Amino acid sequence: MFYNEEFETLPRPALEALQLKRLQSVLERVYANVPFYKALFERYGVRPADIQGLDDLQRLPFTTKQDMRDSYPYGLFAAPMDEIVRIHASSGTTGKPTVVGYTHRDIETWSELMARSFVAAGAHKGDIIHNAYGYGLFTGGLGAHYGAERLGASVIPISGGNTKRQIMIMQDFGSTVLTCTPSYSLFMAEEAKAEGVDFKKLKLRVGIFGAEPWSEAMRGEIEAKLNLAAIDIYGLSEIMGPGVAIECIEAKQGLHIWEDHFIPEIINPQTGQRLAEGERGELVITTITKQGIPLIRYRTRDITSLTYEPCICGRSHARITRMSGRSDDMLIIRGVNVFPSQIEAILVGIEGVEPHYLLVVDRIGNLDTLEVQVEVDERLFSDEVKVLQRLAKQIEKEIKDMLGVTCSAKLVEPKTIQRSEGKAKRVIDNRKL
Ligand code: DLL
Repeated sequence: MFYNEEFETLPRPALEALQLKRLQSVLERVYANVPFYKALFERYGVRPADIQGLDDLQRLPFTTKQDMRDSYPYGLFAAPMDEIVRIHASSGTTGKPTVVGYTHRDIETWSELMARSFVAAGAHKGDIIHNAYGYGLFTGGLGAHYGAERLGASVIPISGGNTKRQIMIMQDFGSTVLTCTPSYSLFMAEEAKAEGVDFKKLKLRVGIFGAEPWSEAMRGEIEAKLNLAAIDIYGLSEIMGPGVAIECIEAKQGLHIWEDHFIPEIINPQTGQRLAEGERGELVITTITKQGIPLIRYRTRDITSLTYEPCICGRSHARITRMSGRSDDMLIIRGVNVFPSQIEAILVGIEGVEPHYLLVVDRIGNLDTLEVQVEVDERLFSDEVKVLQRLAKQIEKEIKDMLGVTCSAKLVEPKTIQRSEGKAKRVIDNRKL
């Protein structure tokens, strides 16, 4: 099933011809309207007219999050303010937010790409979409909302929070599709259990989860606990919001990135060199249809790989693999690189531990330490100390064997690690680096 069959299945040569045409036009747009880009291109000695093929993209410089910060709030906008109909911002961990603006046409595009994403995930008109992504400056809530309306589904704009009420509404309103962060979906499952509500009796069929990294093992856990097909959706506010890429329910093998609107590349984050198909590195995206704030070769800092292999669903758009995390979330513990999602995948596979964890990194003397706090099953917690000690040893050993990093496992009581209604906080890094 497609939302826009013609564009979703466009044969590669036609897709690439369209990309080039759109790329050339967006370059003209930013060169003419955004002083930052004019100056940047001049510094690199390139002009929009020099870009005659898609490969020429590599001649252009990158845009970074820092460039966005330096242009706060509206410096990178390529449309006059009276054409901007919506403003979003992402909070970020430090300082000022990153601000993005949408023209009317940008909102139309976003709605279509979210509608396409819903259909790829197995949703359709007639579905009751329970949208528990936060509404507000965060793009999750409104992005999914407009897409659901465009699809013609019934959307419940519940936003995040008040979990007991969420569960009541899911039951009473007969929600068939759930949209929220993967961590929040597990929190819902836990609350439902405490309330004596059986997810298997709900009408939910599909869950569309994103906005934070999650592992394949976590998918298994969510599918079992919520009794639905869990689909990975990716996006970032700088590029648009949710719906930049999504898994198709037919394959669940990588996320199709909507290439008629975005050109993806994978680079080595250290050297900036483009990597080959299948190689893991940093995702760089060029937006080719945006008007409000088009971005040229934007460094997302998300780590993934790209494949152009045809997919069984029939979509011709390239796929990115599940994100392992952001390059800046990668922990370097005594020289070993680890992503929280790799630790998650190990924890979720161990019998007796719950999918709620927190990684605490510290530096004692000159040595990095990693403490893995994880909740254990209620039944185990009341068991003998020896059983718990054995479990802690098993966790430490598996993490050492699989990732090469030494940690200490701290088993904590059920429901003691803070739950999130949005993006989960998985790491506390106390090192002053
Ligand atoms: O999180 C947009 C979004 C909303 C995506 C709802 C999906 C669903 P930001 O707040 O700007 O936007 O955060 C973007 O979140 O660069 C990734 O690091 C991370 N991220 C988003 N989706 C995924 C995913 C929204 N499926 C940042 N897997 C991105 C891993 C993800 N990380």
